[in-house]
Amino acid sequence: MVKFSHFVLLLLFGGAMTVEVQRPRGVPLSKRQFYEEDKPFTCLDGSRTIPFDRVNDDYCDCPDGSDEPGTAACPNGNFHCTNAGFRPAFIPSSRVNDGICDCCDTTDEYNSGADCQNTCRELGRKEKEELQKIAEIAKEGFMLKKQLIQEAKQGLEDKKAKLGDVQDSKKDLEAKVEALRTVKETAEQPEKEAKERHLKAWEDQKAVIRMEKDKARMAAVFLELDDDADGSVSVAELQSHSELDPDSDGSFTESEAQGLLGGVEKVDTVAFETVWNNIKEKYVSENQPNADVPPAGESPQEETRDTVSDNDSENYPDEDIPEEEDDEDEEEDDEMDEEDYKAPPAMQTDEKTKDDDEEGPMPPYDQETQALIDGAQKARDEFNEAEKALREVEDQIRNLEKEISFDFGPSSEFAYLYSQCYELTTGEYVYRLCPFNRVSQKPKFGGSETSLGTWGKWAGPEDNIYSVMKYEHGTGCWQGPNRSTIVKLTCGKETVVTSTSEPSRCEYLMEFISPAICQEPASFDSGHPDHEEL
Ligand code: MAN
Repeated sequence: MVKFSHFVLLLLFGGAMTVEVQRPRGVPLSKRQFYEEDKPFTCLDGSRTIPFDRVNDDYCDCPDGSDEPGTAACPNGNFHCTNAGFRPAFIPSSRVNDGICDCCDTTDEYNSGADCQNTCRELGRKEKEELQKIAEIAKEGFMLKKQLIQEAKQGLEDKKAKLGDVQDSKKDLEAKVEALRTVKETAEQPEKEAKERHLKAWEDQKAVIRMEKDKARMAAVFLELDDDADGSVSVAELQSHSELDPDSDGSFTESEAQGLLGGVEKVDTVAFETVWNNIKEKYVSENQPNADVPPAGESPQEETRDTVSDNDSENYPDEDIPEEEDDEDEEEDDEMDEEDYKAPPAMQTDEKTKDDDEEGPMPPYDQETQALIDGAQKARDEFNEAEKALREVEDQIRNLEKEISFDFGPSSEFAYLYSQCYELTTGEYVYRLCPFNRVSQKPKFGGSETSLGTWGKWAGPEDNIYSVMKYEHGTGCWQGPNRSTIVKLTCGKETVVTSTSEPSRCEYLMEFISPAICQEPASFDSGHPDHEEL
């Protein structure tokens, strides 16, 4: 009979004696008071009241299925297995007597003929072992945590002491930097003046060189134009140089040529000087490409050099003038001598640029200027070095202050994670967690690292805020949010990342084990689930 099948159980388990509590089949202990044998039964949803003999009569009367806790009659009913020795459970009442053993105490199959074995004690034993293991880990983890707290305390004191020292050395360095700044500035003023003097002398010298070159070229052009060698350049002679045509209209007329000659028929060398400016820009040598006057390094320059040497001290040695051009061509032809050394025709229209280059590099500084430069440079180096040391000390202070004020948990138990990194390699990526700093992901087979977020905050639930870390503002996700990572901490003896996943795109989840999260274990007695409901 189904109707009044009551449990009558007597179990001895885990040293505790348990006694039977009578109630209809499938009813949990917590609801026993609603099923009183000598009173009508009111459906648990209050919808109707029925005589008690309709409870578990294999006919569904209550819409919530509460009149058939021990049969499969109601589609929405729940069957309660006591599972003595293990853990009570509810199963959908459709599974009652369906031939499959669902409850470890076999009570769901009381009328199906299924050959169920009671496995509750075995399950209970296994669970107990599991719980014991967890408790053991928690215990050891908690011991480690206590150690970590001690170390963090010591570490904090050390850091505070270090901060004091570094702050003192910062003061010393600041004074040093200021003193060296004065030394540097004092040395730089005469250095600047001496360099300016030297530059000015070089500028003046270059102007002289250019002028001499221009003169030499003028003389050579005069000779070239004076075809009949009568000592003057005539209108006709000038006309032979069509490139000089002022309006470049294709006809270089007599009057145009005369205009260039200052309105006269011909000019001698002296008068040529006064009209040279009208000619020199456009003039193209007849002896192109080799004989335009004066290509770099040609004889006029030689003269120039002599002039320079005459005019000046050894400060401006001869070699300085053509040196740069030598350098440029050296690679092409080491054998090239000065005779071969001609400016390419293209450069002739670009007289200015050519001239700028022709004077070569600035001559070396005289001894006195060089000594001032060396002195100032030494002062600069010393100043820079002191400034660098000051910056380093300031960095150190910033880092120490940051570390000292960081929230490393209620007793600084998480401080040991600072400046550490932990990796986990999956099929595709190497994940890296650097606590309180950043999380990243790097493809295993090459490719650049992607930031999955930088330290944001502790983000656990209110009553356990230190159980979750949040890293945010990582690399932007294509058409998505910036990457971010949640790190869930669980208690363990080791410090290790145990898993990573991406529950939604670009939002990562890491499981991280650390002793710092272990709680003081509740005193462990039987290790068995507290209440054994019968
Ligand atoms: C990369 C990785 C993945 C991420 C996609 C999003 O492939 O960072 O984790 O889902 O980008 O485009």
